[in-house]
Amino acid sequence: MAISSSCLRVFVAAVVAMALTLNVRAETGYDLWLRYVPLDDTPERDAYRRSATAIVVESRSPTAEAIVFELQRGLRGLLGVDAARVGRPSSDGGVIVGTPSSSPLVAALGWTDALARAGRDGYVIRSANVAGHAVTVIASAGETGALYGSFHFLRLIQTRVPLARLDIVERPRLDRRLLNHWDNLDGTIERGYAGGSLWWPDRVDRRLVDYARANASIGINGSVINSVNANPQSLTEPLLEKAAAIARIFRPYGIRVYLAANFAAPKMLGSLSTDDPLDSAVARWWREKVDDIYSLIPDFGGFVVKANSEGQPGPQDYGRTHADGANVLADALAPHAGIVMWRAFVYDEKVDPDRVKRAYMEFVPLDGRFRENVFAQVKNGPLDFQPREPFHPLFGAMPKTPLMAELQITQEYLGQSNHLVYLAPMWKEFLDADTYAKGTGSTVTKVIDGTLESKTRTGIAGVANTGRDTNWTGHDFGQANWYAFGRLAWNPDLSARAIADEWITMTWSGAPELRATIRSMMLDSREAFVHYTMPLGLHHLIGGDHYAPMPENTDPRRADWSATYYHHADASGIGYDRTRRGSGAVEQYRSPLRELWSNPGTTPDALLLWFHHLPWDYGMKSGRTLWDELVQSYRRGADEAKALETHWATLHGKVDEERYQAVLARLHRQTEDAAAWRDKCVRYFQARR
Ligand code: GCW
Repeated sequence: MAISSSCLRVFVAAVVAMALTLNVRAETGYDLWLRYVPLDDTPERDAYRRSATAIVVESRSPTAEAIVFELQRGLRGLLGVDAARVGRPSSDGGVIVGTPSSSPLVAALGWTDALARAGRDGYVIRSANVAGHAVTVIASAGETGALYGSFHFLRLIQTRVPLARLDIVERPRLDRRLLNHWDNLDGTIERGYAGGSLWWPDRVDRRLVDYARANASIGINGSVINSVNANPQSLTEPLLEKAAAIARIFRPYGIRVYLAANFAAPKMLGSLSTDDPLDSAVARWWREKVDDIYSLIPDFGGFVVKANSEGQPGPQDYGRTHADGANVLADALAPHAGIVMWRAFVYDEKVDPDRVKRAYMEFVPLDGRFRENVFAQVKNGPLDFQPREPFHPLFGAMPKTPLMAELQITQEYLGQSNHLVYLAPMWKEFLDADTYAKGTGSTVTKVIDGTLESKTRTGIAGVANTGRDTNWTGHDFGQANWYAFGRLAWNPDLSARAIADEWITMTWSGAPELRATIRSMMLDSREAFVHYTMPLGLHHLIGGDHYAPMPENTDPRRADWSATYYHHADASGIGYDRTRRGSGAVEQYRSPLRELWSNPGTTPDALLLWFHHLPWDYGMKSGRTLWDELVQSYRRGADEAKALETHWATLHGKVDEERYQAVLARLHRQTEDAAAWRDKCVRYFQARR
């Protein structure tokens, strides 16, 4: 059969393209960053194989079994080797994992100083010589640390770090690294966009092991398993049994179970006549309840409480303070070493006309009044998880109280599971922010890691974005936010870029060009989202579902759920005046921030309309008018969203088709949504000015 050369070229190109596509295996996203796909057949892979010939784990505890399971699984997947578990290294290339108390081999190394430096959750990974053989030792003072070290060891291979001459000492900067699940007992998830709850109402299945593996791989060590809008039923016997079953699955992975408690539980469950925290019957009820919980869950972590906030009951119902409320629970938990995380997400309209001022005004006077096992749990910003907020002024303003930062991994106000928004840059902006509480350099990180005020209790919580969707997070890039939260909870100094690189390499591929494309998409995505939803610090221009643009929104229930309350757009200008002439919120920040942010000329453009109400023709640093700058930001954001889609399209055939198409469809939606934000907001403000 005669076939023209151009036909032949097309045919060959098609075959090559098909082969390339087939070469990338079908994936569902279920395996997250623990994909363990085979490394290419290179000398590098041979070197890894020589460094992973056998596994020595002397302990037989459930955590030790998890370590062996994970290492064998990882090494089989990545290197195609079956590393046998042996009692002692008998050749080069063994991997020894353990603690001095459960492993005589580790104890004999005498690494006392390094292990003390690493602590029980930290670890040491070193190349060493044991019984005349070159080995890698993963050692920790605690079993969970040994597990974390094992995941780190696998990550070295996943991210192609050579295993020669290793000398790694890691210690987590924050002690409590928690996920908060806003899961309701009926299986729905408040602000969850990736399917129903992983455990409520009736599941305790294998999938929870994979949830625990994923969390342990990034150092997360606690899960609050029910929503802060807590159903009091979560403290009843059958549900505590269920919590105990979940805790049994999590325990080998170093994850403790915590519960959200409803402050009215004594009345609702115990038929007491009051929930007054100073009432002795109430205190006894909580003590007995907590004792019951510990008899079922001996390592129970404690309670998070949302009180006197958005209709939830609390101590103020009885004329008591937040400290009184927290302390009654803290006293019940203290004998078991449990903690209370008392949320500072309160915004009682009676306190101040400006919503963002209220929590500070209520909580600062309580500093020093909480028991020592109480954390105040504070959202990153003073409003509510907006795409950009200044840091919450409570950071640095409660020197006597440990503060647990609350971040939101689920993208409630950030495109939910439809938009690609990598959150690490936003979290870094928060963590690196200088509070000036004790002079320059008093960053939020130093407030929460205890170094600023010599605190020993430290922690961070992230509102989870997981659900029953096969890929856990709905959007495949939602996984990056779960991953980044864990990595920053471990080490807030890591860069958003470094975390992205790890995640991309493990989740997609280590090919440098692909990594560069995805990295730049991720790193640009948060600012793009800000450009099309909240230019120049405008905030809360959103509908009640917290998804779509709704600058005209006036919520009949509460002024501070309305968009108009925040933007104040009219013929005179736009923005919320929070200077001394306005609400005075800027005074809650320390010098020099309060001076800088009082003056529009020295306020960063990104927060301009957060702090100021300005005329439409106000002259921006760019030389444009405020109005032109706004329009330009909306346009730019919409273009940037479109660019994400275009960049992704260049990766067709370079990643598996399933995930490629799933991401593409969402990016397309993002492009359309961003254009809708631009069009609706520009039209709306045009008519107001
Ligand atoms: O972000 C808001 C959400 C509520 C949430 C509340 C909170 C759990 O819109 O859904 O309730 O914050 O953090 O308590």
